[in-house]
Amino acid sequence: MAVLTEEQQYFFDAQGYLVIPDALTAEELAAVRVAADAAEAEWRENPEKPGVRRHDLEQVQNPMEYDPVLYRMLEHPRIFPIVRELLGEDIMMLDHDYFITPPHTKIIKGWHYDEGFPGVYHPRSCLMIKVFYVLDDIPHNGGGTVILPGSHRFPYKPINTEVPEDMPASVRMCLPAGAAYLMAGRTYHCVGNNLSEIPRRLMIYTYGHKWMKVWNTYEPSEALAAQAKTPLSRQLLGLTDPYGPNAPLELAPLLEVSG
Ligand SMILES: O=C(O)CCC(=O)C(=O)O
Repeated sequence: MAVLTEEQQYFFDAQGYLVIPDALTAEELAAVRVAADAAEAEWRENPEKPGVRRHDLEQVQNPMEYDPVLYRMLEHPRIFPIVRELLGEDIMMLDHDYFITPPHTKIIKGWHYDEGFPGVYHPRSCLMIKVFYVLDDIPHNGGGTVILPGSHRFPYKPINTEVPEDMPASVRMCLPAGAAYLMAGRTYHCVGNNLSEIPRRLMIYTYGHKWMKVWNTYEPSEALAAQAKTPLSRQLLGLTDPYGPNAPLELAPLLEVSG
């Protein structure tokens, strides 16, 4: 049975992105925030932990390695089936990051595509989908991703405006905490200027196909691989035959069911 409505399917196909309001329940959001805070603290404490430490971007790389909740988000029971339906049953994780844009951050000429494989006619292909989970309310001037709708179908590279929000016909992902948005890897986008007083925090999971390669340095550790118990979990971490059968959809709740 289809999990996407026709409206969602056509919106994603036409626009190259899709917003899912209330993706996380209040309980899930609280648990993800606790896990994100702990991961961030550990990452700040130890400069050897992988990531980016720049004035305009703090990137905690591989957040799934820090906490089982951040790992289980990869198979979020309501969002993952949507991504799988859009991308295909041969779905696999490519990378995952926790992105923080500090307050008062200006981004200059940051527009880009994530997917640029030569030899692929991108306007007809969907090789990647990114899922962004919003951890705190993002105000209008708070650095929400700016997206150029429909640009995944463009056979050319659009201009790169000096100010992200100046892109003609663009939309800002200024969304409430607990929302998620999906974006095709070929959709042109940019981190927004965060002119607000609060950091903008996103948990990002990127999915591709299992015959692709998990991005370098995002390969799961042995400890993470040991947590992958089902065929689907193993497929998602790139631990199965890339050309073998696809794993069936078999998901657990994000949080332990109590009582
Ligand atoms: O942080 C954002 O808003 C966008 C992140 C981004 O550009 C990317 O993941 O490629």
